[in-house]
Amino acid sequence: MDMKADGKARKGKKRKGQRNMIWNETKECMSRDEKRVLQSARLVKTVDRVYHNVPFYRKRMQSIGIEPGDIRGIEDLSKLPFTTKADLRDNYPFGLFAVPQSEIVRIHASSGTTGKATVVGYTRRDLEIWSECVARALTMAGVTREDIIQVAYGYGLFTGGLGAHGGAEKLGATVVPMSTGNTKKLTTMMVDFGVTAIACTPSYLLHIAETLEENGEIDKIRLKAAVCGAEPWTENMRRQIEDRLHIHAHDIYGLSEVMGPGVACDCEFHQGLHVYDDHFLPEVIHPDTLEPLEDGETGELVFTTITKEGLPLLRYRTRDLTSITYETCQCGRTLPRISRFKGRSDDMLIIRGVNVFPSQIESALLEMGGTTPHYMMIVDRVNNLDTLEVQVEVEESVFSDEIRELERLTKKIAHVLQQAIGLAVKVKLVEPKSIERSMGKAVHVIDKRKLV
Ligand code: DLL
Repeated sequence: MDMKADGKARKGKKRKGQRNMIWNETKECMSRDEKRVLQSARLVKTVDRVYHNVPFYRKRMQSIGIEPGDIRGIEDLSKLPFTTKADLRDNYPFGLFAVPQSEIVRIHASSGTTGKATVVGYTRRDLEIWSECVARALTMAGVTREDIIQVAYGYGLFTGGLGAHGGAEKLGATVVPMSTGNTKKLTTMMVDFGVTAIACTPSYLLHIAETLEENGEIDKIRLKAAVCGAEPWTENMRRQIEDRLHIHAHDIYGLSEVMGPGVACDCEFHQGLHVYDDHFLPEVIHPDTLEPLEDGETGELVFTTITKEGLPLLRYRTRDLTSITYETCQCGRTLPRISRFKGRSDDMLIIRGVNVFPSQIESALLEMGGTTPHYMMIVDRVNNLDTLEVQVEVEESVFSDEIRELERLTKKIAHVLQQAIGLAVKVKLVEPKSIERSMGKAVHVIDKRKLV
């Protein structure tokens, strides 16, 4: 394997060097064969690094009789072991990092089933590559340095806010770091600043549209593009957003473990999301047999990161269900495309872009006392915003208390749940034994959201 391929390819890119080509995807910089050489060199390097720097991977590779020398290129990808979210949790917080902590310059985290967060770490170079990927995605959505972009994903441990922010700054756009929470302020600034692009969850964008309509401001905005993701949405919803706001809306995908937003994005033809496979090698596998599937077949999306330094991952099982095609897109890009997501193979709910696991509710309820583990989460979409009601069975003794006592308890539970999941929750206390018991798997969620 030509270990110098990476360096050569990058030099090649530089030689082309026109300023306006910086954010073009690999199709314009190298042929498919050249890219394969680049991917292989990067994969070989990644495998070698994780084997020598991450005891977890060394053990896992040894357990299946694989050594770094067995991986000579991307044709050997399927010989590598899988990584799951459970592996990240078991090695909480920094156990899978491949560099000393002193080289980690940023931490992000997403909530997990056990209450422990899934922690991800980035080196300075990881952050640069992340910004580059997001900048590519924004470019795909038609955003340029002339635009004023509101980033209305949450800032903080969630990767949405800072991820989109980094990419927009890298592109040279004027960034307004709104975060979430104050829609009135957002719409006022959108009008006053002449904002031309927005990055937020699709459900939030619909809510923004509604607020603008209610306030008679819809004709005053200069918005032209939106880059939406972090939760599932349909083509219909995209069209509705486009029609109501008179903009182009694009789908951006990513997950914290692999990087954050910017792993893939759709172009103006909306025929699937282009994956930046010079950084993330995609595979689609059968979720039960774990065998790679044919192009076009729906299965679980798996990623191997090939440039990450802080937290490189081999064959990470995303749980997201999709299919892949390598056919050249109408836009001319040769990047592989994944179809819109068909759902997840696990039970995580995404409410207003925040990951929520039923077990988080359960453990918070059990910790506080006075309640039982019998609860029901009712997720809905009202005025285009996701809502969460949690019906909680209380103990008999508590239920016979005075109304004032019950109100106090309701408030307390709402506070505890909000602390646990980071989302406002409407709590309704219900009579003992009123929530249906299950003989098989307990059902804790009624998801009434219908994606239009
Ligand atoms: O949601 C990263 C992100 C932020 C992506 C902003 C796009 C925009 P996590 O919180 O780790 O990271 O959640 C990742 O969200 O495995 C999918 O199930 C879901 N998801 C993300 N983007 C999309 C999308 C961020 N465009 C999980 N369509 C992923 C459908 C999406 N689901």
